[in-house]
Amino acid sequence: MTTPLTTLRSTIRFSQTLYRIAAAATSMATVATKDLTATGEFVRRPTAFHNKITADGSSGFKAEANRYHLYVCYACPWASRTLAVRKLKGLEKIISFNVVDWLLEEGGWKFNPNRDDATTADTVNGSARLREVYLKADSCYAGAITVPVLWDKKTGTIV
Ligand SMILES: N[C@@H](CCC(=O)N[C@@H](CS)C(=O)NCC(=O)O)C(=O)O
Repeated sequence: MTTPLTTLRSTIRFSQTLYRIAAAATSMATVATKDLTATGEFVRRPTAFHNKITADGSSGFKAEANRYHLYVCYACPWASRTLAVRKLKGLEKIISFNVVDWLLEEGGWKFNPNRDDATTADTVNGSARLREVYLKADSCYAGAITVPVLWDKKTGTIV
């Protein structure tokens, strides 16, 4: 039966949903505008960590089972691409991963296992925010905090 109370509850739920959508859109817009030139062109910032995993380990990162861990966000196409490759290459039992909160707010990506069924804690480094993972890799790091991140559990750094 529809009572004034149930109507009020569903109105509140609807408003909360609208608020979340607006907040997500605003945060993504903030991110996007940071990377625009005066003429509106999107310029991708250079990555700070861009090493390679090699079979013989000559890069410093040897291909080893259970050595690497991915940090992703399902809202990020670049991060989703790494998950697609992980699956297509049959690496699901070899490379673990965590999922940050899809809502990007002030302070950057955060781990929020209570957001929904897909988001997780940081099960490797126990961080509250992805920023902490970058600072573990380089305590002086001052660049962008982006996903995806491939973490090397053996040397404690970002690949
Ligand atoms: N360097 C990364 C960039 C990926 C990237 O820009 N990710 C976005 C989400 S789709 C991000 O983490 N943005 C956070 C921010 O700019 O603060 C790559 O090329 O894989």
